[in-house]
Amino acid sequence: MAKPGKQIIRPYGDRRDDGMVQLSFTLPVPLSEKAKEAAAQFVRKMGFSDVKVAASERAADSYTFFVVYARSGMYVDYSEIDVPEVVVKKLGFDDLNKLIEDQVGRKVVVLGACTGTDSHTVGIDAILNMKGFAGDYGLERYPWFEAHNLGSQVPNDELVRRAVATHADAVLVSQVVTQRDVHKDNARQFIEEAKKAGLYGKLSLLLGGPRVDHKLALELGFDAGFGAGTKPSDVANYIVHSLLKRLGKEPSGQHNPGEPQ
Ligand code: B12
Repeated sequence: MAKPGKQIIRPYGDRRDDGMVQLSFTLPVPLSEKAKEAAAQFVRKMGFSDVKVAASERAADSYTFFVVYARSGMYVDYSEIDVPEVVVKKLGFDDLNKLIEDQVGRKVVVLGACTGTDSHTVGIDAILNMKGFAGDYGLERYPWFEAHNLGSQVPNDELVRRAVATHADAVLVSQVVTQRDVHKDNARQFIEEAKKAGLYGKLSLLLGGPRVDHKLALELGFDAGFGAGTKPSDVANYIVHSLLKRLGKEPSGQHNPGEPQ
């Protein structure tokens, strides 16, 4: 019986609280009945029961990709989870542009780059380019944003130099490669450069990438972090919100009741 205040949750598969989950992984063996049994055993060894190999496909020579359906006895207490989140009530494209026009009275300048040795530009392009991502316009499309996409492998000192030269309101750093935590080292180095140039605290610094979340970005010294599936409008709203906050013009009612400020 759960104690008062607790909120115990378990995965929902076929019915509530049945603990059913779907796992996917690859084993370095060719597809066969023996390979399927190996996949099932692997999942049982992780503590799951009612194991069912739902799909198995050749991934490459001597590699098989599996999808396994299985039951977990685990649960979490949702009431104990405390994670920082970027929460801003979102305005639509026209309303956000109008807010900038009325409250800032000039274009919001944004610089973005994929930094260090990282050459994965698709993520930062999705946020900045005209076309955008998942049916959501990129920042270049907003008439009240001036967005500069510096592309890939931009050195941190160069990005900071450009931010100073353009009087940027926000700098967007994209990090996709995370091997040996290179994204963290690179992000920390960017923050050091921003501090050296006297930029730190004067503009919004955003970190993004598939393995980035808001908590990690805060730990690394950024103002906000954005992960997989981020839409350009999430980023546009955050930037305007934090700029208005810095200008002492944050409109009231920007947070939903109960959300962190
Ligand atoms: C396309 C791709 C490439 C292309 C990149 C082309 C290009 N111009 O970008 C090429 C072929 C060049 C490439 C090269 C390499 N790649 Co590659 N690549 C990929 C792949 C298949 C897709 C990445 C992608 O485009 N995702 C789509 C975008 C839209 O998603 P996203 O980046 O997550 O961006 C979203 C959010 O994260 C967020 N976001 C991202 N950045 C930012 C920034 C800000 C400020 C904000 C607000 C939001 C934000 O918004 C975006 C929209 O929602 C992935 C595997 C995969 N399926 O993800 C591997 C992958 C990223 N690559 C990988 C690797 C290892 C490499 C290489 C090192 C391979 C090699 N040995 O040469 C090289 C690296 C070269 C280098 N110096 O960086 C690994 C990285 C592993 C790791 N965790 O470190 C992956 C995961 C593949 C794998 N499973 O091994 N790659």
